[in-house]
Amino acid sequence: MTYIDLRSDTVTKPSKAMLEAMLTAKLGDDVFEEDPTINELQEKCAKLTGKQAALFVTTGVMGNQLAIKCHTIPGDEVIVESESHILNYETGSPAVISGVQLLAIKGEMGIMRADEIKKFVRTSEYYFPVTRLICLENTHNRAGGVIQPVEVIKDISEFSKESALKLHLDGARIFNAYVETGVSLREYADYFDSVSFCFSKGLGCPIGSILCGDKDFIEMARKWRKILGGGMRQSGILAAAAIYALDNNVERLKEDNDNAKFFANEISSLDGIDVDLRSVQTNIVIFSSTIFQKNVFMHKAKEKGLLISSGSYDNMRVVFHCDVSKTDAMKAVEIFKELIA
Ligand code: TLP
Repeated sequence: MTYIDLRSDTVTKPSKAMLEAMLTAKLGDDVFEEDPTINELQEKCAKLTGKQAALFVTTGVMGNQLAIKCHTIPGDEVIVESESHILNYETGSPAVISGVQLLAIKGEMGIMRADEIKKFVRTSEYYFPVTRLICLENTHNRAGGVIQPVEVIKDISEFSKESALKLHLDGARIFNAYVETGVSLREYADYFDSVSFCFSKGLGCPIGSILCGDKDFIEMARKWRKILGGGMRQSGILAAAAIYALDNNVERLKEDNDNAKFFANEISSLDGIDVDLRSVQTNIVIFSSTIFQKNVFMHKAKEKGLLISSGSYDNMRVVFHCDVSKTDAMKAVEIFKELIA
């Protein structure tokens, strides 16, 4: 059976044109910093974010964890949103790799505000941990692809500067926000000390993320990437895919956002499906079934050729990406109708 795979935008396969770019990439040894295609990608991303430097990393998790490692010292506290990827899906690595603890603040649909964050920043009593870093996620995965409003980011950025806190952006899907808001990566990045984003999601690459920040920060991240076993050799073959994606696949993300909105609107009218349309702002739709338990629902969908993933709590999740078309989105709606009929 061929499936419509809506489990994640991580499941995309490189297109023929992307593979072509990979095949013809100029390569060298990146541990010697001699891979011309990696160097080109890093320079391109530094420019796109307005940061001094950038580092190609294996995954989004590695980008976030290197940022935490390089902004903190053991015993520090890092403020994250309670549904953030860093807290929920990164295997406890801030504790393992950086020896820091996370302080989770519940946002509204994933959005924390400066006034709320202020209340949680520690005072200087010796027995408190030191609040060192705040991490935001844009778009917010578990909130359903919610976009962090730029004015909210601005307030948090101003507050973090005043308070000498570092601010990191997990921008795994930042371009899904950009195609919706018109706010450029450069503008988003300006509010942060460091930014990571993924090539291996909606941009359609097989592997890879990037971490951007100032020169000293990236030099330290390079060292820690090596310690973690992430120093790759002829990785220009992957950077070529990323360069191709940045040049060709960014604007296309609007189709994924539109397909998600179409799908969410259609299923919102079905009895037995709960979906909060306010959260459907980009390519992710979180929903629940009031008729079937989620494992049953997912199993029945699979039998009909539709793969969906388990979200948090009672929720399920579908994610639209470059390997599913509007026709697939329409078929998925039909499958939902059959399921709850
Ligand atoms: N998210 C994956 C799963 O881990 C949940 C997905 O299918 O959505 N930040 C955010 C906001 C993410 O959504 C993800 C991946 C990452 C970081 C990590 O990226 P990878 O998987 O490349 O380590």
